[in-house]
Amino acid sequence: MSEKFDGAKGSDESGDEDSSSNQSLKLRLPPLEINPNENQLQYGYALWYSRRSVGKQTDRRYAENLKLIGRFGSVEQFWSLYSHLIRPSELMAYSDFHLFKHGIKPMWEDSANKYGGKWAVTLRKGSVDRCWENLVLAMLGEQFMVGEEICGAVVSIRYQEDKICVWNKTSSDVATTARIRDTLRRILNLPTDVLMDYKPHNERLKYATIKSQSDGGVVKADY
Ligand code: MGP
Repeated sequence: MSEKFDGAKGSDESGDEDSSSNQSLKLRLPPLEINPNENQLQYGYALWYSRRSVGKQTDRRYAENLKLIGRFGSVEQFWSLYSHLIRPSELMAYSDFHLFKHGIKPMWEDSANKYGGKWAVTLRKGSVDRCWENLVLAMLGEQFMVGEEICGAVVSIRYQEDKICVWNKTSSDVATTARIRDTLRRILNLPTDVLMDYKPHNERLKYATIKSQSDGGVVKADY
């Protein structure tokens, strides 16, 4: 498998209007192969892992820390990957799993993410495995019912608490973000007092672009 990021522009193969930006990366994944007797999912997905050193993460290092673990396009392929994976709670602190639709990089800079945002739920230690599994199954089973809006999901293991996020395409679409919030609350079975926080990516993205330009840097990562 020759999965690869390179220092080109956006992820969609047709190109991206931010061609001058050296921030975003091009994702080249070969098409997923699905056996005709498998149950095809509505979308293919790629699972990524990242781990950062405490306090050492920068916007430019973020891409370098992302490692592609596997890809799947059918229920069978999902279970054969998932059943070999360790549970999120067994990961070391500052590790993340990122499960994104095939072709979308788990980065603000991706053309599918750059106008989007994420819902974040902070979890007390002890519930992350159940919540992550419920979220993954709901996403694969299209339970959010928001068309193409879902980009992916992230589980983040931290020292004191854990975090689960759902990324969507259009942060300005209030009806969609509300529906994602309500679905997330339901599938995670969250008590009503658990706070959920929505953040558009654009503020972070603007900062990352300015910073990268002032550093004169190009984000690059090979897998
Ligand atoms: P984070 O892992 O999303 O953690 O980002 P968060 O929620 O900010 O806080 P924490 O309490 O979990 O640490 C941590 C850092 O990684 C950010 O401050 C950025 O420097 C970098 N980073 C994260 N993301 C999702 C991106 C991204 O999409 N693009 C770039 N360039 N940097 C990112």
